[in-house]
Amino acid sequence: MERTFIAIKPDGVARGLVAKIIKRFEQRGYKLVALKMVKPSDAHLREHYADLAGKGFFNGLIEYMKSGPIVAMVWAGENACAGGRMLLGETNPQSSLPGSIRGDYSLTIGRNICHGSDSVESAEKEIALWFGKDEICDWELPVHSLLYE
Ligand code: RTP
Repeated sequence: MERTFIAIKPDGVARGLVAKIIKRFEQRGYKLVALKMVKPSDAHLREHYADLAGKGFFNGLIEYMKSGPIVAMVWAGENACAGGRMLLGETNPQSSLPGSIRGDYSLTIGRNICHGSDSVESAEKEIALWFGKDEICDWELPVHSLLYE
């Protein structure tokens, strides 16, 4: 099953949106296989966002991500990366439709409350960066046969 790395950023945690965001992934049918609350180091965040290092907003992004704890998760399911990003909405909340997490709970790109892997390849890299192998829980979703043919 495909896996995706989903993070609730410091603003999402501080605004009390953790349970609401988790609920949407559970309701859709994805399986939670890892979850922890972390305050990552500067170096960790710079590695996570390495492809954005040249951008004008990069330092602000790192400071924002360091401003409080983050809830880091791995969710598994069919097409979890693209489907997870659909649940989150567009990177810029102004382009996110109501019904998506960002479209319902956020207003601006620099405070967009959540992160989701943009491809299977980035998901596997991000999962390896944020979680040790012993932190991933391999379990059977009891409703599996009700979700998949
Ligand atoms: P994310 O990694 O957080 O899921 O976001 P993304 O793939 O949808 O978008 P990406 O382009 O990788 O940007 C990462 C995060 O950087 C912040 N950002 N700020 N001020 C700006 O113009 C700007 N552009 C991007 C956002 O927090 C975005 O989620």
